[in-house]
Amino acid sequence: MKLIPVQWCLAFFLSGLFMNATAQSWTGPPEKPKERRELQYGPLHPGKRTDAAMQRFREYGLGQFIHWGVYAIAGGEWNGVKAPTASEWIRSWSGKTAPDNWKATYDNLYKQFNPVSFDATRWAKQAKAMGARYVIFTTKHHDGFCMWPSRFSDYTIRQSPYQKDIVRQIVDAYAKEGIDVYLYFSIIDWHNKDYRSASPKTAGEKASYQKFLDYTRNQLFELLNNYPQIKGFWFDGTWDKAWIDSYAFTYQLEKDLRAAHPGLIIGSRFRNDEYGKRHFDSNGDLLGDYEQGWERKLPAKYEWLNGNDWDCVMTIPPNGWGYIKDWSPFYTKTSYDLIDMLMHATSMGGNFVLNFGPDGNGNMSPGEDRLAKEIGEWVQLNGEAVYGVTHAPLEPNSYGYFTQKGNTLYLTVFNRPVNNLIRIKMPKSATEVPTAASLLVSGTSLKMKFTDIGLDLDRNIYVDITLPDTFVSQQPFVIKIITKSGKINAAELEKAHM
Ligand code: H79
Repeated sequence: MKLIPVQWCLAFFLSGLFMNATAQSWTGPPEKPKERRELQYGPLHPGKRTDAAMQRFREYGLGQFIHWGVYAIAGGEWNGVKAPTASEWIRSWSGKTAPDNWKATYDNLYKQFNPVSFDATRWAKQAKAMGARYVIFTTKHHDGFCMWPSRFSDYTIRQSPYQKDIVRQIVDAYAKEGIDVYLYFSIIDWHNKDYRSASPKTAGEKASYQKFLDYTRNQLFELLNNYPQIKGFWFDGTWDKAWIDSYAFTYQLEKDLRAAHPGLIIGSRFRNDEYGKRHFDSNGDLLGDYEQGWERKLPAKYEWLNGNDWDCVMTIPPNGWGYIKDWSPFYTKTSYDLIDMLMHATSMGGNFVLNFGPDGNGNMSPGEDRLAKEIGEWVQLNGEAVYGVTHAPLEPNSYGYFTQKGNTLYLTVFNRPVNNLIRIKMPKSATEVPTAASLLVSGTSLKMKFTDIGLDLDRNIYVDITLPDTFVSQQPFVIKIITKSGKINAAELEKAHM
């Protein structure tokens, strides 16, 4: 069965090309240009931020993303249109069985948006129990529908039967649970007639696009004014040529947003420099406060990150952010998969943000409820290894992931060796030396000794930690290792009890 019209296949193909062309510069080994270019529209602040708001961002560990809008009514399938993936894009999917007026049908769906079961407090409590320290909520996705009663649009929650401000309820409920709120905002807007993706050429087009830019600016200030508790924006849809060309406007806008809201956090996806370089400017320097390119992907190597802050946003199905009423055709990630990704991210100094796509009535799906509960149970026991941790400067190993907090190392074990002996490699010249190991979950102390295998020219020493045969775990578990400053010397090596 043919699901996508030809132009979509072409769009898919072109977008693939586009992604390949740009992917290398921001989701792979960093490429630093040989010589520096003078930039007028580069980063607003040089180097990493050191303020309290940014420090708080670094310590989140786990976050929740919520994609909610009128696409939730469709749930990936509506009136003969089926989104094979990315259900929040259903307006753009069509196919043989689609009605002729499909886009108009979609554009009228908001007249049925009445999520009577929506209870922001219930969601916030669920997020809290899962262990989320921040939430990113979709105020406006590409379709242009505003989940708050924007003065600048006639396509908002106010015009739906529900009427009440959803963004306000989310902000208040999550803030009450102590969860920081970030607002997702897409620059793409299929509802606004002044929106365009291609560069405006004629004077008329330019005037129209300027109106669109002003509308975007007004909405962003409106959000800041309405919801002063928010900690940041998570921007999307900023790859259009028209937006890329507007670097002088977006530079000033970023400056003004930050001035209006001290501490505001904005990722690398908001704007580009005057040469059209996105995420990283023409000198390879990060634009914005953290690297925002890790959408449904994770870095293979810590070195790729160049020491930058970053987040990973992840879906439960392969690629679907909005509600999908039938998960059965897809592989949906298990809590084991997701905890693995969480620890992968935190071990490389990033935050892991798990997406939820509630339905049109305001309910999370049963699958999401289950995953939230399972992740929460795990994080409840092992949170010490997740929150407020940094990358540990040790060689990666196949057992799992290291995280670090001061003089404590955490090794979250996913692959338990058959001999129950965890062997950690560290340079003989290390200046932080392990002194004790225990199981985080029970506090049980573990036998630990240094082993010099005696391989020729080996500059490493091995810290051998023995797991008791009696310790059984169905879940990944954490070994906590206390270190102290000092050197490993021959005398210490002989103390087997070390
Ligand atoms: O909000 C989520 C996505 O809807 C949004 N970003 C995340 C956080 C996003 N918009 N565009 N993209 C991601 C990348 C573009 C994907 C596309 Fe396609 C490939 C557009 C057309 C082909 C996937 C497949 C979406 C529609 C069909």
